[in-house]
Amino acid sequence: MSTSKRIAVVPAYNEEPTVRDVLGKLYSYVDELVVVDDGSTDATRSEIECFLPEHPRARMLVHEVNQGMSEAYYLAFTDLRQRLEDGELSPDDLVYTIDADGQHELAVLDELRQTMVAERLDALIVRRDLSTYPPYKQAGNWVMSTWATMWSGGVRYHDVESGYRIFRLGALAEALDYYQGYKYSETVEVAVVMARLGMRINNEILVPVPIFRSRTRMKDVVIDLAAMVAAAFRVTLRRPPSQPVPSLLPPVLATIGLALVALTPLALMRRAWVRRH
Ligand SMILES: Nc1nc2c(ncn2[C@@H]2O[C@H](COP(=O)(O)OP(=O)(O)OP(=O)(O)O)[C@@H](O)[C@H]2O)c(=O)[nH]1
Ligand SMILES: [Mg+2]
Repeated sequence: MSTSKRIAVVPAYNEEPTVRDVLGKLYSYVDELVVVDDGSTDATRSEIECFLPEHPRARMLVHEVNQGMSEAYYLAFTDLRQRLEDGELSPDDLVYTIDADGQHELAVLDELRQTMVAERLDALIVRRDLSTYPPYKQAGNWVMSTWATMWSGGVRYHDVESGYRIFRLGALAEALDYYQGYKYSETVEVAVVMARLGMRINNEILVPVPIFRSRTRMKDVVIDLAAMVAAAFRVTLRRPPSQPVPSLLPPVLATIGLALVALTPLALMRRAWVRRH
């Protein structure tokens, strides 16, 4: 992996103020840079177009109409998978995913790559230091990460929503057979899929977050919780029987248990109310 190509994928939607700066800083850390303009309605596209001529190892993919973060990743990832199948890229090449909003501390990228290589990882998902984030955001992240851990069949997730990641291309290409993602669910789905496929994952390395910005909504949280369950079932259903995956029984039983704990007080309150009236 030490001679692996480093390819960055940057999804960008309405990131006019930051996108050029992020691409400029990232360029020196990678061999190839792929930025996806996801139908931005501000000047993101022209900012990228100003950046490209001076940076020959960078290119842009485009969604003419906004399709969501997961679709932006899918466009770039399936393009890389095709090049892997064509023999142009190698399974040990590395795919970095970086947000265009400046949320990711790039100074640690080379260190992260070294860890990736030394630990022979399939995925390094950076654990963002969210201590400066509002409590509701931290709590939401904890719930998502705990849920992901439950459905992963053995991997402990601390920050499953992190978009700051390094993948081994061969592992990512294999995972793409089991998920596509919807809205923001790409990050949580790939985490569950890779874990259930038995891949080597590290989500322990804590990295500071230079800026706070949040565009995700409660609706996205609900979609992501459901998407993780669907991803876990998809792996079980699609994986050939000769390659067994962890049983779904423990997370299913835990979910039933959690539902009972949550619903029992409500049922008791309802019974008391009915008795009174
Ligand atoms: N919000 C949003 N971002 C998109 C979309 N398509 C691509 N992106 C890019 O995807 C990356 C992640 O989006 P963010 O909105 O920063 O989401 P996040 O960092 O996972 O979540 P937050 O911590 O809530 O901001 C950014 O680089 C966006 O520009 C889209 O349709 N909506
Ligand atoms: Mg972000």
